[in-house]
Order: sequence, then C-alpha cells, then structure tokens
Amino acid sequence: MAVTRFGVSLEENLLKKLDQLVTKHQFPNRSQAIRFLINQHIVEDKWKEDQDVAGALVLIYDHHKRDLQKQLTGLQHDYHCLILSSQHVHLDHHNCLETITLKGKSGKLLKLADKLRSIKGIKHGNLVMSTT
Ligand code: NI
Repeated sequence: MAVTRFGVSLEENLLKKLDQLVTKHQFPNRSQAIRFLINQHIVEDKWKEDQDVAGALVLIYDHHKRDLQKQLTGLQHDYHCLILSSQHVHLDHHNCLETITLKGKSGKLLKLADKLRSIKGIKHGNLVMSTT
C-alpha cells in the first residue's frame, strides 16, 4: 500500500506523551504508534455505531456448576448466526476456558456477550472488541 508522508503539529508536552507511548508499548516508531491509535479509534466507533464487527469472548467457569454447560451450549445454538467458532480448554480439575469468536452487528454482539457472561457460575468474562 502506498504511504503518504505528512507533517503533524503538536504541542511539546503532547509530543513527549506520544514518545512515552512509543516506548511503553514498544512501537518501532511514532508512525506505527499513530497508525495504531487511528485504527483503535475507528474500531471503537464501529462498536459504538452498531456496525459490522468481529470479536472474541473469553469465559472462565467451573464445569461442575449445575446446568451451566447446558445453558452455555443452548445460548450458542440460539445465536449460531453470530458465532464463528468456540474453543474449550480444560484449565485444571475445575476450571474451563472457552473462547467464542463472534461476528456481526456490534449491538447484537454486545447483547449476546452480556447474556453469556451473566450465566450463573461464570467466574470471568472478557470481550475483545475488534473489527472485520
Ligand atoms: Ni473443561
């Protein structure tokens, strides 16, 4: 892809903050940091504006909890149109980690993530919001 160079005017303290970001997050240079920040903002807007997005929901739960797995599977069947895949990992004797990959309108995905996360017995749930 063609790259265009352009000048950016920044107050000195803001430039200092940009350089701190570059160092802290190990960006190779300022351009890469700015690229990341622009894309981050675009993705956030898409999630706010009910656009087509993709993401992953990570759930931690104890598989001994009564009815939990039944509910979890039932919900995933109800919303199969929004779910691309799910992966189940047995973390230890009690705990499972499930990664559910989602794609669709952000409003629907946020609602589904809330439903899945609020199943009784889910210990932790985190939604990674990305884009298609
Ligand atoms: Ni398991």
